[in-house]
Amino acid sequence: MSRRLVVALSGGVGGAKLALGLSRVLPADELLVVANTGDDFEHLGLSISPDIDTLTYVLAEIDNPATGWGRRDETWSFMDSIGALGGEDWFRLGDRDLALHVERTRRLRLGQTLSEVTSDICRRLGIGARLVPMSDDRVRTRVRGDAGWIDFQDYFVRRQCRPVVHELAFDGVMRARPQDDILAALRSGDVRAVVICPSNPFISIEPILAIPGMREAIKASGAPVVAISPIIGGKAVKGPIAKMMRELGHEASAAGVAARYGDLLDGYVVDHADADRVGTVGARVTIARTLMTSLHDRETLARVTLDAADALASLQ
Ligand code: FO1
Repeated sequence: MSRRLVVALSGGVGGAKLALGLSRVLPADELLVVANTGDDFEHLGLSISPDIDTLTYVLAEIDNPATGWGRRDETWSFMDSIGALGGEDWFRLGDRDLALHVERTRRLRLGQTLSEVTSDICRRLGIGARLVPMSDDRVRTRVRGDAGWIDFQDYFVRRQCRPVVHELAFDGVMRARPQDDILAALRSGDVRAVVICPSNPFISIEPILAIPGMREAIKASGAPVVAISPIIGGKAVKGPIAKMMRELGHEASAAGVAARYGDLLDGYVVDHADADRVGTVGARVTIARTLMTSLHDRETLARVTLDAADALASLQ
């Protein structure tokens, strides 16, 4: 019986593009998307899960294509008013987007898990693939800059990634348990591939892998693990990856990212621009166009990734 299920690990914007590609080339019941929740925070009294939000909007195809986060066709009356009242308006919450945060916060306060809330919202938005948080336990990415420790969104949005990053920490991760569906899938013997989407390895993928038992469960799944480089031609497609890698003392390159994942990787998909710079990568390298600007790019890269995984599985 051939293995069917694809488990994709993803953060926000970049990873979500590939998650959409996978959701369009796979039957709904063959994709489980695992969202990073280290970026989560409480803001304006609301529980906000940015990467779950971005993956939800992207998979529902109601995302804002210009920013990659938030919803399309948005209005900003709430933000204008909160600013006029002297409230915090640095983290932009559109009027439609706001409803998701208010409703999620209400349900969490009723004692629902983040998984339950996410699953019901995805159902209501017509998303077929499963989207789950990496854990239902609280994990918070913190950044140590020159002025000490700050919350992730403070670093990423409020300070626009300007602080020099000396250290990252994932508060609570050692007490966190992998979300139930993830462990059940990885232990099912039915996983065709574990895909590490092209998100920031440090802030979007590492928190997922740092959860006790997660790496081991991925390795024990028997499925090939294939990552897509989030760096093209030595530069990040979006966000602070390259700057952060340099500040943390890593080589800001496709090979540097692969080194970060270490022996977890069986396959690695890199762009043509990096084809001659991945000689040191231990995993089996596939060269492809990894810049995703169109829907077709997303689907094509998803197929390339699955073909790479299937090729690895046939070697095992
Ligand atoms: N990113 C920004 O750069 N500026 C924002 O104002 C902003 C608001 C926002 C609201 C809801 C949401 O779900 C995400 C939002 N993001 C914003 C993106 C978010 O900070 C990042 O995408 C992730 O945390 C990093 O992957």
